[in-house]
Amino acid sequence: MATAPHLLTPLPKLSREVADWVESVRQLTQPDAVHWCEGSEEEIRQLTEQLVQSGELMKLNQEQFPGCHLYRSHPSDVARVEHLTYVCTRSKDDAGPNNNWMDPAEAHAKMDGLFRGCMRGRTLYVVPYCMGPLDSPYARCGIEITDSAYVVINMALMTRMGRAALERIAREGTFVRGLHSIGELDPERRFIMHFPEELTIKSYGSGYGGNALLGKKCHALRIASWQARDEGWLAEHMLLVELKSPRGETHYVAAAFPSACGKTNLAMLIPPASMPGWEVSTIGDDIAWIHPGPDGRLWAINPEAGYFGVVPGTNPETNRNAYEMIRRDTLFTNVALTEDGQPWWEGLSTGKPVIDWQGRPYDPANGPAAHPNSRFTVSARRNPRYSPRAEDPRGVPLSAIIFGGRRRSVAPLVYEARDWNHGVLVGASVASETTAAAVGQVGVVRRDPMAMQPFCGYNFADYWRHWIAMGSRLTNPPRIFHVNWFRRDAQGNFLWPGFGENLRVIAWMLERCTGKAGAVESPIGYLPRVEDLDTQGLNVSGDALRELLTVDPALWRKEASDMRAYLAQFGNRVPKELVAELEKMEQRLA
Ligand code: SAT
Ligand code: MN
Repeated sequence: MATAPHLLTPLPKLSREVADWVESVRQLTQPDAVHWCEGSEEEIRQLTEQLVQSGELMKLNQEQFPGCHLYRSHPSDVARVEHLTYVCTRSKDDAGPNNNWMDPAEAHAKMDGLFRGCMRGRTLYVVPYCMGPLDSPYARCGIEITDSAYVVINMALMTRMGRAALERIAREGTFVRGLHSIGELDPERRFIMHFPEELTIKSYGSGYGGNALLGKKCHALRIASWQARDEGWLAEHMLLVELKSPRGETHYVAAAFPSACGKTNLAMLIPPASMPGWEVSTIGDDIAWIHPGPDGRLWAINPEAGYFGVVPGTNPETNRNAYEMIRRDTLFTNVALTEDGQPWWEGLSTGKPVIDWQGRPYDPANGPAAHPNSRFTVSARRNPRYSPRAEDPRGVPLSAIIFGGRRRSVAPLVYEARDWNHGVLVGASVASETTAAAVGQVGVVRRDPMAMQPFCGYNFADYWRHWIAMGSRLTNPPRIFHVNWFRRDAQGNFLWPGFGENLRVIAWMLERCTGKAGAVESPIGYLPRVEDLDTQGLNVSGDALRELLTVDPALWRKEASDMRAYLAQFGNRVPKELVAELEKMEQRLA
């Protein structure tokens, strides 16, 4: 087997299983060469250079953006493809109505047909990675085999990739197998298949993040959620943020929002000038693995080591930390270019686009200059507010869990669940307007329980049962809240400024956790009164604040009946505790 020439020291003794699997994939896919990734800086530098030579990557203006590159994906390959994403379990009911399902034998046959000979003329990269700190008992490893060097470079930024992960795999003897090929990039020959019972992923025909960086949504959410159910923990689509109050208390909060609803901005929040003394640091921006601790609290790690964030809208006013973070050593995908080779995107007030995301001369008639789902990939270590606790093998203890959606109406700015089981209903009821992160119509409201609709690797009914069971094991559970930063007035204007000002809402939550803040009871849970929020220096009218904190019982009765209809598709598999919570809410609304 050919190995890369720059591997100077021998790789750790491979476990038989790894060696056999790689060899069987090599025989199936017929690559010209096999490259075992060791994860060194020199290796990534060489791969990057190679892609610049071949024209797949473009060096950006190195004076303004040192170490930054641009990648343009195929225009038909710019987002996740949920209609082509499958969970292949032996029993169809285990995948549930929330997933596309295919029989595992049929799916393997279909995928192996696509993979047969698909790497001829290409290099097969073996990418060992660890999700979570290498020394954490909560971390889990995988190996992705891919024929895309772009994927390798992304995986090096997004995970603990290379030799140390392979060593852990050899020690533990277990890993998630991911097989990926960009294939012909033909949307008709594109599938993302998950086999949770075999801890296996097969992805063909796309080079886009969520479809191709198999450590992320495929492993850390779809496969991990299944493992978590079996092992008694939670794998969630949540950011993790550290907040130090002016009183010197430190809290950790997890928050679930659908894709492209501002998770990265909340994870990197910059306190407004009128809230001195607050310090906010990032643990993670997309995924949390959460375990019950011996102290009866929930403890969370971020399985990732980098950010794959939405670029448009990032600027010094909305997120100064992110704006600074992506000025070095960042891989941009599908942004526009200025005359002097700097990246450009909608939401920047400086510079002008001359080349659009497809490499054409910029013409507003063709739509936005940067793709609305254009992304940055960057190591978390580049974040000026990266918390050292993100590397703690024990994780961080959670004070609160926040659920949120993008809703023009109905959901108030914030409310608090009455207890854990009510919080599970609140999470299960998340609904949001769709965004550009997935292929399909943008802006239609769909149910997205726990922001996991595209990512839960098993039947949602079983997942809610697992959530309820987790709560019964906690003597000190986090409080559960729901927020909506996106509520609008009758003219369609946003009522709430968002971004740094969201800290006012979180500050109220933390005061609730420590028993200091006031609230009023409503049929849907506890809401702050205007005077319970810190509004000093906030530029929002009293009328707007009152509207933001209004619960309209008629709208909520409609919401409850929508929820009832939504749950009905899961039949009597829905846990009775969840139905009971919905009934109690209906009674309070009657
Ligand atoms: O492409 S990803 O799935 O990683 C981004 C997202 O949709 O959250
Ligand atoms: Mn996400």
